[in-house]
Amino acid sequence: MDTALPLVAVELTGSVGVITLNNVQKRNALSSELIEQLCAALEQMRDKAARVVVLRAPAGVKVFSAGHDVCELPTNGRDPLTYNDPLRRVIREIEMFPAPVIAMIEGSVWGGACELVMSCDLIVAADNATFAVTPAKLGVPYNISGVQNFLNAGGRSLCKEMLFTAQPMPVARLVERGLVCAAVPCAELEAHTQALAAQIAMNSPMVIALLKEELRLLSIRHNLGPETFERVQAIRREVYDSEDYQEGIRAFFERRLPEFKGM
Ligand code: YXS
Repeated sequence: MDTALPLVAVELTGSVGVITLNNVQKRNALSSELIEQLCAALEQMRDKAARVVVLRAPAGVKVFSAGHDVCELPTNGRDPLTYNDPLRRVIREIEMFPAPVIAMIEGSVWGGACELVMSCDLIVAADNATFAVTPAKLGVPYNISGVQNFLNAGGRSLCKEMLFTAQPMPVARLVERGLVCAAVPCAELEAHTQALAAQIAMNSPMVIALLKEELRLLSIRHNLGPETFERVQAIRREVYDSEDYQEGIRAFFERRLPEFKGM
């Protein structure tokens, strides 16, 4: 156990690394502290030339991650999801990591954790896993690169269904769309993931790093012009300046459903 990283566990067996999100008490909410430690763990894996990294939660969890730490969503008129938000940073870290990252999912995945998981190269899940993309439920103006990641991962119709309903979606639906490689019984999840990781680790790490970067660059579908980007930011500001945004966060802490008024 790396005492400098109390919220994540890191291990390397041969050339396969495993990073375990370990703040179960807070349902692995993606606090800046947990994300800092996740980034440090990725750095350790890079330094040790891991050829594959498995990202997981402890065996038997009901919740893989509850998403962005709601306590860290600003309510003072600041944009809640800027370029340097920890969640945005770790998603870029995973996308730029020079080896495949396999998300091994048990339990439910919420909000920004769905994007974190979808930023991984491969997803293997227990067959009872669920994924809920929740900006609309919390009143959060998700940022445009995040929406692009969802669109790239799931395609337009699944992306709209997940974003508009904000409801937990069974993993079988994501397997149908090729978003998740495989959904297996919980008892087989670890062996299935390790077998996949071992297959990848036997191949050329230089070619895989090249292929991963080529696929990342090819997935950047279009460059938004300055005026288009500014128009998106203006609409997003209207949302995070709204009473509905405050209501979404209040409702979370008061453990009740939000009453949005559209203003
Ligand atoms: O009361 P304590 O101190 O024990 O803390 C509780 C929860 O407050 C805490 N916790 C969280 N803290 C910060 N941010 C979170 N996202 C978060 N989720 C949970 O963890 C402790 C245990 O939670 P509890 O009692 O609710 O556990 P449970 O097993 O009954 O329920 C598990 C969940 C995941 C169903 C429940 O915690 C839940 O619904 N959490 C929120 C899921 C969610 O809506 N996440 C989206 C966050 S916002 C986000 O990711 C993006 C900004 S966006 O929304 O745009 O996608």
